[in-house]
Amino acid sequence: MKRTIRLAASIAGLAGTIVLAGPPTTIINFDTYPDGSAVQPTDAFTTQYSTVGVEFNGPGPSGNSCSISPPNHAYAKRIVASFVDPCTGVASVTSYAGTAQDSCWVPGEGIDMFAYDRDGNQIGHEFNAGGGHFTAFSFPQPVIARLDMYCILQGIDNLAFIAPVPVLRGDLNCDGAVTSSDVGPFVLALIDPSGYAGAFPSCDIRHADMNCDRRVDGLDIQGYIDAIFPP
Ligand SMILES: [Ca+2]
Ligand SMILES: [Ca+2]
Repeated sequence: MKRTIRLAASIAGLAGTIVLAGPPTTIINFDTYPDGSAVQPTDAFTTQYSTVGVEFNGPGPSGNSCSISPPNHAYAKRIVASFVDPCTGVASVTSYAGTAQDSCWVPGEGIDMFAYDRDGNQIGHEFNAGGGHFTAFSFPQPVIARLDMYCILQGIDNLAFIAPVPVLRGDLNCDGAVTSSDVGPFVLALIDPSGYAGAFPSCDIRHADMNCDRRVDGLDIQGYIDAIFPP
């Protein structure tokens, strides 16, 4: 019994160390989707992980015994991971993101990794080399909008990141605040989406998705009223 208690204490201590290192990270294993369904061999990764904060440019799963988390890793010549607000899918940023590669490795292989900010400026570059090696970009502020990862005979697996910054839902004029001046734009978004797009070309209409169901419709009205007039 004492041995069991000591082991539990050791695990708790380890977990404590991980938590102290920063906010919890989300890990994409390319085997299971957030809704619990299994990745299929013919799938292409696009928006399946959007609800946890990342979208991809269509790489496929590759069944491989070398995967860090089998059965799959993701493989394509170029894999782009774009970070989004988990509620609405609006583009967002994170402060920490990285990936492991599969465990079978010879010199020359690896993942050539580039981090970009919202404006498309490169803000980091690392060559991830070594079987199973994990490489991440970390910044004091959330500035990473996307990762471009070039697979050089290696797949990516266990992509890890801190949840992207939530967007300000209800800010339909994109001035950085939710005020009565957003009422008109919100109504326009509901009744005339194309008119809204024309009037606010730099805003994303999905800021009106108050209930996080990935739709902008009448079901968002109550949440909007609560945002403008907090109870
Ligand atoms: Ca506003
Ligand atoms: Ca909605």
